Amino acid sequence: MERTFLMVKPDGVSRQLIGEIVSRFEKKGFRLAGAKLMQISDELAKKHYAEHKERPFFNDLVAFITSGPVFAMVWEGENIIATARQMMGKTNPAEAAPGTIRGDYGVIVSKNIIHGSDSPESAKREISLFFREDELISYSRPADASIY
Ligand code: YYY
Ligand code: MG
Repeated sequence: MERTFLMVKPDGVSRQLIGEIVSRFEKKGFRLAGAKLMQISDELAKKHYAEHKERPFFNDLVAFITSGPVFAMVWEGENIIATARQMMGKTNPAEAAPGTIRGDYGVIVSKNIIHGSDSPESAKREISLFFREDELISYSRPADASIY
């Protein structure tokens, strides 16, 4: 089963959206494999966003993601990496469709509520940056028989 890394960013935590966001993925039929509220260090933030280190917004991005607690999660399900990106909506909430998380709750690009891995390679990399293998649980639910 495919896994992805999702994270409610400090704005989403502050906006009291953890439950709403967890609920969307849960109702969709995806299964939570691990989760924790955490304060990201400067070092972890720079590793997580390493692909953006030459971009003009990099320092602000690192400052923002370390500005308060985040809710880090690993979710699993068929085709979850691409589907979760669709459920999040476009990076800029101004362009994100209504019905998506960013479209419904965000206004500006630098405060766009949620992070989600964009490919199998980044999912693998990000999951291992944020979680130890023994923090992730494989299990099945009775509902899975009705989802698959
Ligand atoms: O993967 P995703 O979060 O949708 O977008 P990325 O292009 O990876 O950018 C990461 C992060 O950087 C984005 O969620 C907000 C922030 N950002 C920004 O502040 N200003 C931009 N012009 C582009 C991205
Ligand atoms: Mg990205």
